[in-house]
Amino acid sequence: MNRKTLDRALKALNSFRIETPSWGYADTGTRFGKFFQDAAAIDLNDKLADAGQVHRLTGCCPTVAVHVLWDFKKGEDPKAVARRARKHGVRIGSINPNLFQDQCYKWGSFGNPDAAVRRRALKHCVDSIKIARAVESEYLSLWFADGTNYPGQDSIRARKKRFEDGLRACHKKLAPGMTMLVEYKPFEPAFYQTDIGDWGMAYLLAKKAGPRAKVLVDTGHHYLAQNIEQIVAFLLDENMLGGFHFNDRRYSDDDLTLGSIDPYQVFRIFHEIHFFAADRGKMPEIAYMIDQSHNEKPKIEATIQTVVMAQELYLKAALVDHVALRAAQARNDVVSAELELKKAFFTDVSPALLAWRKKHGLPADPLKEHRRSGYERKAAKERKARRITLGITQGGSYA
Ligand code: PSV
Ligand code: MN
Repeated sequence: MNRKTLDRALKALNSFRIETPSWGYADTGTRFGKFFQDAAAIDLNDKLADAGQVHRLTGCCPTVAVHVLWDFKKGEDPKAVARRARKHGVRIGSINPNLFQDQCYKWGSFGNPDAAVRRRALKHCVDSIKIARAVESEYLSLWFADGTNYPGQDSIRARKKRFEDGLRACHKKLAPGMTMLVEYKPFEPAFYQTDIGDWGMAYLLAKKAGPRAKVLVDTGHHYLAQNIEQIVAFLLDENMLGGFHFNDRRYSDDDLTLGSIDPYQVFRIFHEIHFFAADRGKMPEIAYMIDQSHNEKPKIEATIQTVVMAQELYLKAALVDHVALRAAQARNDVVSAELELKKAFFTDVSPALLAWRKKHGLPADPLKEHRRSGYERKAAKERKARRITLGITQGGSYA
């Protein structure tokens, strides 16, 4: 890598931050069961400590996404939570209201036919905005499980109208400087129609909600053959791309670690962002976030692996020669244009990453350093003992 390329790479890395999710540090599973880990976080303090460990080693994860219902106990002082986060070297990032677990949401939240439930959902969002204000978070991140399971179950248009009203009302309550992210998902838990089923629906609803509503792209929330980078390019061009939930998948919303299945797709997504920035002369403001659950891998290791992969792919995409690419496009030279992408994708960026880490006093190999630190072993011992004290039982056995 020559000096100029290295400088470009280092500059790109300086501006890259990725948020880790609190729920990625806790025990998770599938609907068929959970396999527990002694080192998994028990409470929000553990999650923040684990996020702190990831940030200390990688230097690019200063914020943690929180899920209001899972992370905030009733009556918990959000300012105290923000202080605790700072103690662990991180800040609270996006605030995710939970509009899907309470029994009242059986028929939906913002899409529910019952106005009283819709009001309750809105109130929960307003409470979440208050939390955001208290912890100085800029993002309210909305995902709705709303939808129906059978044809004819409810009026699709009536549900759309309820969403338009709910999101507009929520947008009105945003604190100054806040952005509202609207996430889409084609199915699960609803299996006939999801009220915000794709990027077009999310775009339309965000547009109608107000100027501070943007679309959130969760890479796992697409049909298999969908061209995600094209969606990203469209949203960028319309100034409607708010953020990402990164994860990888082989089949559906599998929540596998980023780049474990298809790193080239992530590269292509990052390429669209760098290409857009080169054309506009400015990087767009995007909230890069991870949304994964690690059922078999140790959680911190999986998170570090993800962050390092994201940095590598972001960096590779930053190396695309835009001048050469535009020239190849202008002469319809398909092969050369494609090769420009391939050349960057196959560039070994490890020297640049090493140089960046060295410059910032970070370990050369964050995963190796994490394993060496003994953090996992200590956490497992302490959390196992605490579970016994608290009377938390994990799973069952065949014994
Ligand atoms: C739904 O599948 C989702 O992607 C939403 O972002 C939720 O907040 C998150 O997963 C919960 O794990
Ligand atoms: Mn998500």
